[in-house]
Amino acid sequence: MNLKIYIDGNFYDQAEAKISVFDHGLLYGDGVFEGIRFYNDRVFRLDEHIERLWDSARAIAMDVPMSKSELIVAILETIRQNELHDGYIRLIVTRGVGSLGLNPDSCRRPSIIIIAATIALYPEDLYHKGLTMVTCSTRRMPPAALSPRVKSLNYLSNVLAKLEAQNAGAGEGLMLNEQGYVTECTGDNIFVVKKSEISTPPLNSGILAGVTRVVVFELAERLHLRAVERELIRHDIYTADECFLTGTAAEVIPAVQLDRRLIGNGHPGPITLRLIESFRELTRTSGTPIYQ
Ligand code: PXG
Repeated sequence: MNLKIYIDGNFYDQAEAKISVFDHGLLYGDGVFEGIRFYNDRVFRLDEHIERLWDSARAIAMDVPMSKSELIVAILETIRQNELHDGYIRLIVTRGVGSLGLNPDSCRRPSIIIIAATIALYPEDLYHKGLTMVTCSTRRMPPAALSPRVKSLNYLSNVLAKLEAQNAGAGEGLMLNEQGYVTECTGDNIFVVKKSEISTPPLNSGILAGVTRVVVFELAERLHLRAVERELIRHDIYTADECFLTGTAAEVIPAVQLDRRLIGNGHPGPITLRLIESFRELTRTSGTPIYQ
């Protein structure tokens, strides 16, 4: 597939879509990004992703060189250029080209890159069987170093945790914070269900404020299920009735094992399955229209 990639106002064939080796996004991971899905000719939760991108950029003292509405136009145009109907958008804002030195003042202008592609989905049987997880020894980035609220180009600790999970033969890696509380998985937020109550770690435990995470709170309310934010320890997951992960790529996906302990009966639970169904219904029927 030959994708058309948006870079700073122009479209390039993917073989020609290149950035400078002096871009501080490459040199220092100095930049921010978003992963966004579109379903059935509509972009899901586009405004929420744009808001989070702006917050991430503000947190690292970077001005996105475009207005929010201009960026939305560019995203929609990138999907149309590629004639896609269901897929994934990777939106990246790098600090831009600068000198060989940390100081971002040497960078003249941030660069905006938009890639729209079809997504390699998790295999459908995982939504029926559920994911296995292990606890990683790599801790989630402490907010005092770099807030996990910033969706930055610096994902190395998550990458290392993902490798740990892979080496252990697990589907996902659970990351703890420096105090040993549960934060999230390497690219997904985590929820448990116990006695019909849904809970997930609060933002200040050091997690990304997931867009899908918020959707789960909305769906829970609609389904008359109680959902709360609460500090969790691994014990809460080992002893939960159900567990599931949320993320733009994974959507809502059951997790049925942590550190070789079965969660509940080791199968996706009824509340998880109801949430998956409601989530899929919402993605099919809401969002920003692409072709009208
Ligand atoms: N936590 C982390 C650390 C993430 O990176 C989420 C939670 C879920 O957030 P959203 O807003 O998507 O519900 C993420 C998002 C990938 C991939 O390729 C991962 C994410 C986004 C895009 C792609 O695994 N993670």
